[in-house]
Amino acid sequence: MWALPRLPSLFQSRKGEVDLTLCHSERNVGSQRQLQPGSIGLRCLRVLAVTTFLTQICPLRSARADNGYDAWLRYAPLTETERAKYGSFPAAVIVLNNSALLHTAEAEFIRGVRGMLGRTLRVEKGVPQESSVILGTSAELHSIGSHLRSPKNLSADGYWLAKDRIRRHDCIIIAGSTDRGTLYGVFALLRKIAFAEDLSHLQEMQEPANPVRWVNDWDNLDGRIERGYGGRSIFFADGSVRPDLSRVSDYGRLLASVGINGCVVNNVNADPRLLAPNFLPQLARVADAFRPWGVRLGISVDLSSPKSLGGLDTFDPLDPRVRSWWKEKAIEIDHLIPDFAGFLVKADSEGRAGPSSYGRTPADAANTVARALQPYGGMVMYRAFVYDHHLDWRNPKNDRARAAYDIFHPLDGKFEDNVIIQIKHGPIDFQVREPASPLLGGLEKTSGAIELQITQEYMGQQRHLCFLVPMWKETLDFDMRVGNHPTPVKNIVSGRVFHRALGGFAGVANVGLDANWLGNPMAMANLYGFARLAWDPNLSSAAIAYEWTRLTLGNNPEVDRTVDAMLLSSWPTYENYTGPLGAGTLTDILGSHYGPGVESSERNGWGQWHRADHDGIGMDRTVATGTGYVGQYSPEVQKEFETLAATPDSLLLFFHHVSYTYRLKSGKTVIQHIYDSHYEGAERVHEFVRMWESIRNFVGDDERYESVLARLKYQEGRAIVWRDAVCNWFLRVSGIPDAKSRVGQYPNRTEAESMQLQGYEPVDVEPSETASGGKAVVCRAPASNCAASFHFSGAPGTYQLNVQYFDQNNGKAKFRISLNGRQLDEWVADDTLPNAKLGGDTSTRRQIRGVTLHQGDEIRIEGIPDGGELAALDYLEIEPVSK
Ligand code: GCV
Repeated sequence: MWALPRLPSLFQSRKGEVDLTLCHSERNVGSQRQLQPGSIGLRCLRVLAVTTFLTQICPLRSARADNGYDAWLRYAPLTETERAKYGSFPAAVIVLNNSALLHTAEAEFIRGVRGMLGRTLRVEKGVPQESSVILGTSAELHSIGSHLRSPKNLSADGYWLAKDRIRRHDCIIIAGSTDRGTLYGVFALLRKIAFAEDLSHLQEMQEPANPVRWVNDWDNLDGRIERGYGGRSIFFADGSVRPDLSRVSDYGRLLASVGINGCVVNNVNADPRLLAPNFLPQLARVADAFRPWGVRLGISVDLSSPKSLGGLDTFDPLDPRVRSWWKEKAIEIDHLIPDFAGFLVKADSEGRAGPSSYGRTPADAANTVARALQPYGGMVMYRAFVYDHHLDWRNPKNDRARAAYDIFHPLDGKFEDNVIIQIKHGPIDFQVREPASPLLGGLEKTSGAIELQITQEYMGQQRHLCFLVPMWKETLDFDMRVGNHPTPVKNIVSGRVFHRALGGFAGVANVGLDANWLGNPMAMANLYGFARLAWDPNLSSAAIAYEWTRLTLGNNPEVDRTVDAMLLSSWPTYENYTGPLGAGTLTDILGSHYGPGVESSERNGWGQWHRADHDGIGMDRTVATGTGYVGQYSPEVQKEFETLAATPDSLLLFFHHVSYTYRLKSGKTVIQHIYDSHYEGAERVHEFVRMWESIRNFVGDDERYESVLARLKYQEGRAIVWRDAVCNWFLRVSGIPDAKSRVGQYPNRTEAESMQLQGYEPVDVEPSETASGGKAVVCRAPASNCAASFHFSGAPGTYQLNVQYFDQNNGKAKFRISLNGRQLDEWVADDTLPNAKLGGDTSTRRQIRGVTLHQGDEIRIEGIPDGGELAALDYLEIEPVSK
């Protein structure tokens, strides 16, 4: 009988024994709860099967299933030792005004304290009559004590946390410059409690570095999300705003907890219907759901709306009728959404309508819309992602990377004050490594924001662990050397360098209806990290990883150490097995942007070229001999990239075309680096699995533990798919063998097409490097049940069996593997990978650990196709288990 793989139950470990995790985590609860003879812990062990007993008598941290919904806002109970630090914590909370935001702040504070300290605070009014927590704006503090003053005037959204005596009572003050600042202060204090920090000398002031801290969600009105990997839209379904917006409100809470103050809710490839008179009231409901959390609503607009929706015969931004149309629209919106944040615009890009249709500039378009919003405080975020995707690839001087600077730099100073140019962090498109976009240093009289992508479009689509904060930090710290002065990108976008009132961060989040928002609990570290950097770009990657891990997985030092190490090395690891040396993510750029597809970048107009051929690889972007892109940077930065000698290895192929035998600063040749880095990357993912398994007993939640483990094991197999596809492609094209004799040589593999086949037939896979030996076997009608078998001829011993198969998304094929007729494993290929074809997107690995084999044993793999999915097999690898 076929059965879906089941997660072990809460009370059963993988070995089928009683799971000690539950009582192990009891040690977290406090020293008096060590497993002593006769202790509650041991008594628990005896009756583990009784759920009610466990939940009622043993209030264990880990007994609470965690599906990731609460993300970093779990407010999990502190241990007794940790709680002891809060013995004198106030029992009352006083709120100094009646605004909706402060009600939110009050309720959140009570919720957090109840969760972590197990106490329910009383709500009081007026001056404190006992030790209390005071919530209000700094201006309101005077009403309860004239001496209460924050150390300096706080800027917008800033807050002050302090311990002070008011009327002889010890009080904790949470005072914002505004109500929103107070709410941020509440979340900050709750974080401190979650970290079990000592509050006896509390004195801290925080101000956001950036006025604009927005997320963008690329949701379509039908509920699909462009480049979203966490389920369908929380905002829209079937062409309307969803009736139930409770998820939106919870999203607002998550965003507010880390200081995000705006959210654009629809795809930048915008649907004009959003601006229709009958749609705007629906959007007002979304704004209502966000408002208690201080998150302002923004929307993406299609610049052709005056024509496509408004019935005009033009959308020329300089036409007076078009200007009036936008003005009327702004009035309509303001009427319904008085705190409307503004419009996000993608125009003249990837087929979107734009001002170029009328020979107008982006400044003409942005200003028309911005003037309409000006009276109501709205902004226009105009994206610099404007480029021609029909570039002639034969012309070596053509270069998509030049586009943003070439188009926007000449317009500097021509934009209204409420226009912000939203600039992707690199000049191409969220590749695994790019230099900072030169446009970030190229606008001195125009406000700018950096666009970062939280959703992992090119970074493994949430199926791979890839913590992006270290990558973002490289861009934020990139010194543009404007005017020969230190001008890191972070200080340009904040407005500090060029004294701009506006500026900041926009992050493409794309959360969805999946319980854990992004489809993988670990991916939430990127949403958290984005927001923390938007607040303070000087925070280190390690500090952010540490915060996130503790808030999400608890204060266990072993967990922190292990998870932080995994997070912090995950981006370089991903880079190693996907696209090293600045070549870009070597993925299928014409399709899913997911699996390997080295050649897909070439010979088309999209301009994501790496120019790899028989002789060498890389884009020559120098001024001397290349596209001239390097000339878009300041003279000092040009010196870093114009010559081969100065360019760092990590970006070599972004700036230069070199032969495969070119020697890097590391001493390796380019080709050997490509081979080695892919092997190192895949090996590191293997370690990630072991690292996660090592903290199993401390993570303390089976559901979350298992879901992360499943993802990591999947990634382990995928890193090998990437490694083999990329290395084999370069071996074939360069003709240079791997000095370590690994590429193209797989002694432990048996190709499916060379096994004894019953019903299965061999097929070619395209591109050929995405299947071992370029071939697979498929089970096609009239066969409805196929098998591939062979006899083991290696040395007797214990092995891991790796079955490489294809998990197409157009069916749920079933597989079973047996040894001498005894079933070892069975599974259903029911993943929803982004392809229905055999190839780099769908190649997947199933591991069966600890199998004892003897010479002559028969190994048989059976497959039952389903729908369009043909139970395709690539190979079986019999891997000796290292001692
Ligand atoms: C919303 C890339 C993505 C597109 C995205 C575009 C953009 O090209 O693949 O899905 O479109 O960037 O940022 O506008």
